[in-house]
Amino acid sequence: MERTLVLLKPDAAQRGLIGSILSRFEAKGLKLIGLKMRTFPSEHLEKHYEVHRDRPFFQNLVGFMSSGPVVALCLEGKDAIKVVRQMVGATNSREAAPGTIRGDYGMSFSNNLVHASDGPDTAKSEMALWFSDAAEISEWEPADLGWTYNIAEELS
Ligand code: 3AN
Repeated sequence: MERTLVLLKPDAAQRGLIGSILSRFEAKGLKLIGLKMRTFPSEHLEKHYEVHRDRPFFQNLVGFMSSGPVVALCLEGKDAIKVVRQMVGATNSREAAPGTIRGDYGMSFSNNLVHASDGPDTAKSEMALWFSDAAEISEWEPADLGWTYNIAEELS
């Protein structure tokens, strides 16, 4: 099982899309193990986007992400990082494939609704940043696990 960090960005909140986006991850069969909503300070967003610090769009990006509430999710599932990235779609929402979250709900490159960890190392460091307190992660077993997966073939 893998864990991945997902952020529903301030444009998702402003446009009333938090529930619609969250329900896609639930319906897919990803397990929600962490969830919180807050307007995070720019210092926190600067850490999250540290890799982009020298890029020209960095200040705009941090300003946008700290302009309103962000919903941080931790999702768990088999190959969760790749599965979630595929569901999110291409960075530019105008080019994201129909059926993806950005492709279905977005028209912008910058206001692209969702962030998702792009690999195992990033997922680990982002989880540590956004869910640094282990008490914020819920360990639980969904009642339908044996129907979401073929346990003998896929989870043993
Ligand atoms: P993704 O979120 O698809 O993984 P990243 O991690 O490459 O994309 O970029 C993080 C965020 O930075 C993007 N979601 C986008 O809002 C912004 N961004 C990335 N590249 C550019 C760019 N060339 N111009 C403006 N904003 C950008």
